[in-house]
Parts: sequence; structure tokens; C-alpha cells
Amino acid sequence: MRMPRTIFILNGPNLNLLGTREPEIYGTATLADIERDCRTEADVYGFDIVFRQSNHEGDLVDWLHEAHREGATAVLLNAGAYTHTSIALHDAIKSISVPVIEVHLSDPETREPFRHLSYVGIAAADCVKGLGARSYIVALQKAAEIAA
Ligand code: DHK
Repeated sequence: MRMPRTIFILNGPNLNLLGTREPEIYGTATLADIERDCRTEADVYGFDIVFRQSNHEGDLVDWLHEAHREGATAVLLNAGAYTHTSIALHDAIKSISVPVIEVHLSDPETREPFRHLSYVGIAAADCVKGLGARSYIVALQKAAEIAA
């Protein structure tokens, strides 16, 4: 079944703690704040949003497959630390035809060297990073360009 202009917004480990987690790096917006702002922005484009978070790598893999199965327009993926470790996520992105936009609140490339490699980014169609919670909104705008 093809879903009408649906965007999956998938969030990985520790992002459930946004708001109190290292606010000097990630800001003070909670994940619920980000979800609310994404839904408001999505209304502008007539997108339905599926917004999820998990601390478990396999959930993110399953949800990428689901986005593909359901004919989603795009996926916004902040895989958290799995960004830098997960060949499974890399392979999942390459296995599906839905464009995946990598999203980060911070700019990992300006942080510790172990954050400089992104297995997600190697496979993703695009990336928005370093804008805090606004990274999600800019990524949604890019998804709208893809969908146009
Ligand atoms: C979020 C995380 O949890 C980190 O592991 C990444 C990313 C950066 C972010 O900035 O949104 O390195």
C-alpha cells in the first residue's frame, strides 16, 4: 500500500533524552518539541509524518524497511551514535529506494574524531547538520524538494 506523501522521521539512541542531554551540544528542545515543530512544518507541505525513536539498532533497520514497503516519500534519519558504527544501517539505506536524509543537531565533523566517519552519510541522499533542532526543519524542506 502506497502512503500519500509520508515522511518517516527516525531517531536513534539517546535522542529520547534531548532537552536534558548535554544541552550545550544538543540544545534544550525535547524530542517532543522537535516532533511538534516537524508536524507543523509538514502541514505546510501536506506530508503525513511517522515520528519514532529507539535505542535499538535493529528497530531502525526495521523501520527503514517499513518506510520502503509503505512507499514513503523520504526518511529523515538521525541515527545518533549508530551513525558512526552501523554498517547494518548503511546497508539498509542502500537496500531501499526511499531517499534518506541524514540529520544531526550538532555537526559531528567538528567534534571528536570518532564522530567524523558516518556510515549513514556514505549511503544517504543528503545531510543536514549543525543547526540544532532546526536541522530537522531544513531536512523536511529538502524532502519537500525531493517530493516536488
Ligand atoms: C546525535 C548523537 O547522539 C551523536 O551520537 C552523534 C548526533 C551526533 C546529533 O548531533 O544529532 O554523533
